[in-house]
Amino acid sequence: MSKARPSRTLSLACVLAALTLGVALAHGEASAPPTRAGLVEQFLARPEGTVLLSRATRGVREFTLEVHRIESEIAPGVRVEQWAFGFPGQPPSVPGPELRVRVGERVRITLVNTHDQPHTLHLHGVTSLAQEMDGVPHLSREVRPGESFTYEFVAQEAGTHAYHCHFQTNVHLDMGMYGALIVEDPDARPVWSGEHTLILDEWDSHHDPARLPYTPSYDTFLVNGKAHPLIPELSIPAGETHLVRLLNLGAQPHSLHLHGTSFLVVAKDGHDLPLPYLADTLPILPGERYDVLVKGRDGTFPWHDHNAGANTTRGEYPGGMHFDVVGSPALRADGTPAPQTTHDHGHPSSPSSSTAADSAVVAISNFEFAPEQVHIRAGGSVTWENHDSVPHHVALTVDGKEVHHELPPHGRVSVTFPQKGTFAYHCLPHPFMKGTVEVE
Ligand SMILES: [Cu+2]
Repeated sequence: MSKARPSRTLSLACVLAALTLGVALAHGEASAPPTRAGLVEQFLARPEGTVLLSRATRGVREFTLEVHRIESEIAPGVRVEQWAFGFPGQPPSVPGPELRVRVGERVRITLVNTHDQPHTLHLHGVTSLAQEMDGVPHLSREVRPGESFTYEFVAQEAGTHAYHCHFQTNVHLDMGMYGALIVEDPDARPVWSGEHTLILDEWDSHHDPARLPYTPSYDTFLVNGKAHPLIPELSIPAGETHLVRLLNLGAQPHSLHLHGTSFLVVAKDGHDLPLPYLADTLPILPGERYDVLVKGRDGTFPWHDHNAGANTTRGEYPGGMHFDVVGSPALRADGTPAPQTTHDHGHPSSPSSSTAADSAVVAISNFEFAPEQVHIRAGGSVTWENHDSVPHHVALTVDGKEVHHELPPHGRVSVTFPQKGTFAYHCLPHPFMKGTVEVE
């Protein structure tokens, strides 16, 4: 979350302000609040404009995105046509795959237009790019069917950004052409142990994209492309603090209210706030991004749009923008354990199974392995299923050798364990994701 810009000349005031604001948050250290004058000075010293590609300090990060027409179930029984970004050879999805880059990298995103409409890629929130890379058809160019174009920039500011199509934006954005673009600062030491990205959107479930003029009437309200009860639960156990990145890439304002706790709002539109603030209800307008820290607690509590009309699907309650935050087991008011609530939707979040079986399945969802611990018999196998839209790795040490299994978004891999033992594993790009295989 640090905002240090290693490749630029900074004034001393700017350096001091960056140290006070970003680094203190990322490292969890106390610091004096910045002054108004200091913040204005920091703004005036802020370098603006195109950062030359030759100024990259950390090598090249490349992605290729295609566009495909897909059909998706956005709410139980509600199937719609979508135009979805996807990596070549992998299932396209709404939102499109999350792109993660690091400060200082030269980022190359090639849009291969495999669809029958012109599209572009607008890099929402990235201020270091050249105008021709901004993806606005009349100021740069459109990418026609069959064409490709590579959008290139040097990542400068750590934070939560987005990408989306900017061609006939009212239709194309509404058809699902968006995704998160996260810029990470590899020098920052985050205070959170888990991370979640939630993208808000609305859908007109009766909409036909071929019918013009386009006058949508939204009746389905989505988080990461799904309406309640298809939105996965968010697991934040007591004792842990997670970063939740909230992006509104829809067309309507939303008012996200979390029951049972208050969160700390730490960044807006990719910028660390000089004074993070506590809230339990966050208004988020189209195009805005907020990063909030959520501490886990006991019990399961809803997080939903407090505009109750958006808690419906096609007018029926409950539906829409509503999901559960699952903490540690609920306690009664007298401190004794409360009866367990069972969940019949979302990703599996059951505790470790105690009986060894011939095989086990570990679901990867929202940057977690669930269950974290599985028991199998010697000779059995474990299958990991990646439900996230980012790649994960399973890095295992077997017989003293570390073995890496890469799981593309929505991919799966099975590993056989011939010998008894306890095998700890983790995800390489997300080392806070950990799990264990017990072979008996
Ligand atoms: Cu488009």
